[in-house]
Amino acid sequence: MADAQTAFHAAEALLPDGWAHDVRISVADGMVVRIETDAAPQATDQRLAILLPGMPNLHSHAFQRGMAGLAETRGRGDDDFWGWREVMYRFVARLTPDHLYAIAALAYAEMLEAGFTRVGEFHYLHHDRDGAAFADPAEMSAAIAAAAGEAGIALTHLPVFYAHAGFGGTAPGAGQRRFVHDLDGFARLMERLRDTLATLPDAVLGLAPHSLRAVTPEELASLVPLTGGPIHIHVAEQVREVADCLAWSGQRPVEWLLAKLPVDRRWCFVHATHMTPAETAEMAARGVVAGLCPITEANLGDGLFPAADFLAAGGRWGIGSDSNVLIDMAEELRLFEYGQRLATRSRTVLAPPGASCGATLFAGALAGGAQALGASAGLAIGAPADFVTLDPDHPSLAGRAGDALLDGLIFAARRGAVDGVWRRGGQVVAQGRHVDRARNVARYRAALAEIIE
Ligand code: NGQ
Ligand code: ZN
Repeated sequence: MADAQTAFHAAEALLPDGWAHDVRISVADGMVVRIETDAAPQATDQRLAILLPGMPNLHSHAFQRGMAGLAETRGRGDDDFWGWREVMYRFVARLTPDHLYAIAALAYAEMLEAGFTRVGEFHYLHHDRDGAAFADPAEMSAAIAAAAGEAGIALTHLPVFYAHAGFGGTAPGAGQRRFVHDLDGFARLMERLRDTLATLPDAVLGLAPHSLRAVTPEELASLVPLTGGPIHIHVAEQVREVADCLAWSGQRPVEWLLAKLPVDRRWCFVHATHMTPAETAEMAARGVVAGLCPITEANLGDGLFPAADFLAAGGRWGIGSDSNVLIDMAEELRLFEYGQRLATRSRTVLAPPGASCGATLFAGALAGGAQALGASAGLAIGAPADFVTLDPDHPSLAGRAGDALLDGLIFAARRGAVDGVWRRGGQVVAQGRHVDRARNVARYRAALAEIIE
């Protein structure tokens, strides 16, 4: 990590109120203590070219990085989300805490390489391979926290409550046994996590009911008071889930949540793909963050989020890498916009008139992602010194300045233009590579060799 006192000088930097030139950022104990603009560099400053705030990644299942690309063979019949889930359940059945640590450390290093500096880990792999509880209920969470700490990414930990296979409280299946708690066991996990996360800088603890499929209304009501932090839930990702929810309750999933619970700005609805205009407007009005994961949603064939309506209603949103089949912050934003272009046969759909599409996407995901992860957005005094530099020599950035740099990053370069990443003022990525990449890859390869025999 950084020296106690250090300063950076960037030729161009994206600050909370826009682009600024000759920006000096002073950092003490990992936190920003001073920001000056139009400032001359001092002799000891670390000189940077183009500086952006680090982006929050609001939804990850880190272990799924280990099965990236392993579910792309077509079976005999139709292939869909539920078939992918069977492959995922087979993969998850084999993982030990050490495997989880190795996979998560690589995934988190790759997130940093992509420009993400905080991850919301939606963590449901709690128990041993036979479903038995570990002696430490937070054993698997501790592997996640250790991986985040080692890679250097900030962690918002979202332990998942999971109890049922489907609507109406049906019993969980064998493939789900590692996920399952009763409410008392989950409360003990929450209690234990306060210790597990105590030494991890900037850690935030929230919680996550997995989905309306996996929790009953009574369980949901008991979970909400267990945290003052963020609450995330998967919702309305697949049309079958909407149909099952209608059959169970007479309401659609988003409609049900908004009607039955005190849903507010602390909540993040992950996916929220299938909504009516009324649900979309109400979700936006309540300040709920839409947790969008465009790469995974495309990979799993989920459908398209009603983005134009949601944004027009002032809805908050952020991006997540979810299944981690491909980790690329700029690509998440690019695909979010391109899905809307393909559906509406038009261009620059998500930008207001006259605005850069890339800058609009970046600002939206930064603000909404920070809200969803209980963190501050952007470079500000009192916030951790978490930032990203772009390679000024990347061809896609040539001749660009200001917002055009973000258009170049998102639409023309993606992670290839991310050069350096700093967390709490310490450099964790240099020339596009995590500083411990070789060790992470070696450990990951060894873990995969054990898992996939
Ligand atoms: C998950 N992933 O929890 O990893 C889910 C699949 C489920 C996504 N929904 C399992 N993308 O939803 O039951
Ligand atoms: Zn998910």
